[in-house]
Amino acid sequence: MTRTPRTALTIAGSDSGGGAGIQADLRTFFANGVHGLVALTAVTVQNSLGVRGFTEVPADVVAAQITAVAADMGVDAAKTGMLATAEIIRAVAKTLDEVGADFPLVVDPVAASMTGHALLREDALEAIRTELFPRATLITPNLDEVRLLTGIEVTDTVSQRAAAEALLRFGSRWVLVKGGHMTGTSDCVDLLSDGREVIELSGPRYVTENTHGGGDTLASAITASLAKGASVPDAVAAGKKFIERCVAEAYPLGAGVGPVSPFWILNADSNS
Ligand code: PXL
Repeated sequence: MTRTPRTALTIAGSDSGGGAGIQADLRTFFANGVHGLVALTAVTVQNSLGVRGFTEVPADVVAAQITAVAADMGVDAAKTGMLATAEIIRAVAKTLDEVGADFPLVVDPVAASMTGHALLREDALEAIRTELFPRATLITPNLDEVRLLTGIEVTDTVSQRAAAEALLRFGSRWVLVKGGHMTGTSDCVDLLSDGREVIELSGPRYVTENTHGGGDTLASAITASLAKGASVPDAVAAGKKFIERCVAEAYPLGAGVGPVSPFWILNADSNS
């Protein structure tokens, strides 16, 4: 008999290069056994060398996509990635309320591409902080986003803890401060906290040029686990294992930065 998989909704932008954005989210959802739903927020024009520009989807069309799938197909967990404008962010927040969102929500506060190209209009990070963080089960900032959001420069595990505390004051249930961009450590240490529990997740740091889509892949792997009913600490631990393998198997494509890769899942032992 056909079994219907759990569903995960990504509210994010398209990457024409196929390595980040909804493309990363959908392949990660598939690799983790959940059906992906999409509310597209923006169309970026980019390749491995960088983002040439983007056009946003009208906010009412973003909202209508969420309403359409939530009412009929059901959402077991959702994540946000590139949201482009404050207007879209406000529409997403309002629509999540309207559909009575009682599912876990992961907010990845995407501000810029790795090549430094802004993926948000100017006032929009503030809107993510005020409109979406209070509705979030988990937020997943990298260290650049931590600095933009709190002014804290994370250089070690002490400042990483201070950043987690500052970020939790914006109202999310959990925060994952990703240490991947921290220099001078041989391991990659991420800090997960809900203000009571503080969990350090340490993993190997792989040396590769090809890390495009890494943040999106981690956030969507976590979202897939939440859709399947995992607790936040278990979902984050599983997501970290998944992204480590994707980084280890990242491949060159184009003359610039290649994508992290979930292709290994095709050869993975189904019992592992
Ligand atoms: O990785 C952040 C990100 C998210 N969404 C889109 C992107 C990028 C980075 O380039 O293009 C659409």
